[in-house]
Amino acid sequence: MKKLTKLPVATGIVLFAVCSGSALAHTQSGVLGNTTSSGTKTDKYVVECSGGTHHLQIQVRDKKTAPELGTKLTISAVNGTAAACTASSTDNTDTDGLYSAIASCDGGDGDYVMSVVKPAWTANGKETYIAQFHCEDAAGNHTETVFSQIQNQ
Ligand SMILES: [Ca+2]
Ligand SMILES: [Ca+2]
Repeated sequence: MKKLTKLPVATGIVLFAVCSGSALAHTQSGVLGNTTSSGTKTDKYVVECSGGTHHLQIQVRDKKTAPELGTKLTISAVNGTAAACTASSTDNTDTDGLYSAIASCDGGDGDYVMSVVKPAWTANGKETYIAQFHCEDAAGNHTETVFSQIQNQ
């Protein structure tokens, strides 16, 4: 740790890597669309963040396993309670195996609606994704995260 504290830039990279790969993070795989559709498709989830939560963090990764599409997938979250918030993040690079940038919806505890969207495309086909998300308190510690899917397209 002493070496890390002497290299703040490196420390930040290490902490980010630990966070994004943490067993505490919640991930969910899904498929949007099929071989006979070209239109917009949306998967929706309800994410319930326990008391003490400050925000919900979200990211999405386009898995791009051939013969999938060149469309860019976007994940978004809204919280319609008193502390309303919206957040979204798009995976702009299909083939890098990386998640989109972290987006944070600062809506406190309660239910968030999280969506993953495949926009309309010129050809029929499907997109496979992994959504990564977690509820956190103001200090960035994970809080209890429970989720269920409410729409599957
Ligand atoms: Ca894609
Ligand atoms: Ca990517």
